[in-house]
Amino acid sequence: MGAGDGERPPGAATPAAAGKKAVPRPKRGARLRTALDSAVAAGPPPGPARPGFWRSPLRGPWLTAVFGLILLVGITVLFVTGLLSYIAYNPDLAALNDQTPDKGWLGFYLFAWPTSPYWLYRLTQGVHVVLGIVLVPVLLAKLWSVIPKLLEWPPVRSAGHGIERLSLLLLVGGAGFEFVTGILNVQLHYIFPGSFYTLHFYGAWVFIGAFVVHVTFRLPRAIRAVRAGHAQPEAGSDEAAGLVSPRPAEPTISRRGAVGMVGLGSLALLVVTAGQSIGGWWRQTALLAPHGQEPGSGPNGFQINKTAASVGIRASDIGPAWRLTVRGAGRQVVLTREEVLAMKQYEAALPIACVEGWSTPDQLWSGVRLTDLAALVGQGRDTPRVLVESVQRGGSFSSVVLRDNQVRDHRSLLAVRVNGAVLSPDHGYPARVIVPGAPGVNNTKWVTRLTFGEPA
Ligand SMILES: Nc1nc2c(c(=O)[nH]1)N[C@H]1C(S)=C(S)[C@@H](COP(=O)(O)O)O[C@H]1N2
Ligand SMILES: [Mo]
Repeated sequence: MGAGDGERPPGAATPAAAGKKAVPRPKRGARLRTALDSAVAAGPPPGPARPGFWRSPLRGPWLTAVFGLILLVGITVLFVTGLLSYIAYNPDLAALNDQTPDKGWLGFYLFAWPTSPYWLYRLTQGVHVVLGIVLVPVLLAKLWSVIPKLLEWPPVRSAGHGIERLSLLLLVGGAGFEFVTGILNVQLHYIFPGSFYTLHFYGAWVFIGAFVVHVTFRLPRAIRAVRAGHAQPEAGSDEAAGLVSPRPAEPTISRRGAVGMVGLGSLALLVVTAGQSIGGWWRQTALLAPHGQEPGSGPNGFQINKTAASVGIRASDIGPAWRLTVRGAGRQVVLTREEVLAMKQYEAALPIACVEGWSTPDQLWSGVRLTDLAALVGQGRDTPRVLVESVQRGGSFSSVVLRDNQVRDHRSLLAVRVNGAVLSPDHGYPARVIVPGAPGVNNTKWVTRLTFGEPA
């Protein structure tokens, strides 16, 4: 730190000038203000709060604006795809689809998730997760570029400034929270059982609130900074916005070079994660993505989310004693596996697309149409929603409610075979649901009961 760092701002009172005469004790508010004034006058304490502490010649409005504008676009896409992911869960259908307590009016925008295009969720969620990972270097670079501002002295100058600082705290804290919870979830397979979804969902709204405030106030300045080109404004000037070091060190890389380096970091992350969303052979390139259970080879050799053993499925649950119960409109039909196989079988080429961002290429499923099962209990053309239950005892994904438009789609099957082979126990033997366009979590495995018209 240089000797000049602790200099008093001009006009700061010297201690001697204050309170020689015995004046009445000032009121509390006034006392606080005096304390604040003298703290300001004393200047920042030695360390990172001093402007001269941060010496990188790269910091400045241009660099911050470039990272900021990339994040503006990226985070907007993250937010929209995140909201879409929430819609795809069908949270307004049934309490068991949605573990968000009291989501209340935050569900205002929900609509019936479509079944076409059948790869819709694969795309939106793949983008959400891959982009979230790829933006990490940009987020870190942006934070690095504004450190002197975040630590500015005094921390709070006035009520208005205080509100601005609070919104920054929500912005930085919210960004950290959303990125960390999201990445931990995809890397570690649901380490927050049940609660990740809730945390990430509420966190997103808090964060986006602060984000909108921040963008509203900073966007014009960011655009100006980019337009002005990357010549550095003078430290302390208005355009410098408190970002330019008053005593910059010798540069070791250009500002464009720094942007390029961050870009390379993002590109590297893209290369080692995108493969999980493409699936198939490309999965091997997803070094950073969780490889999860080894799917093996053959017709059932594609990614498995939870194995039968990991969720406590017993051999007896899915053995010869297994039955499919179909209920609806006061009627009930119980089928053996042979009886299900004796019904007309249909094929559909559909992917599994998990909320964690991984997905498989299309797999060729075959089985019974959900509409045909509905017809068994007298449901006609206006087949209603269905409650799907598995033999799994409890757990978040053991049952789901599907919407009427999902039930009516002819590609929606209770699948018994995949890629020409009988379903493996890990992929849901004897029968599992597969629905076009839906998140993997809605494709319940080890199904044992379908209840049509169930409000749940
Ligand atoms: N009964 C049951 N069905 C389930 C699950 C589960 O844990 N239990 N996991 C779901 C999730 S999150 C996904 S992504 C898909 C994965 O299907 P797969 O393992 O056949 O690829 O199954 C879904 N069906
Ligand atoms: Mo999933």
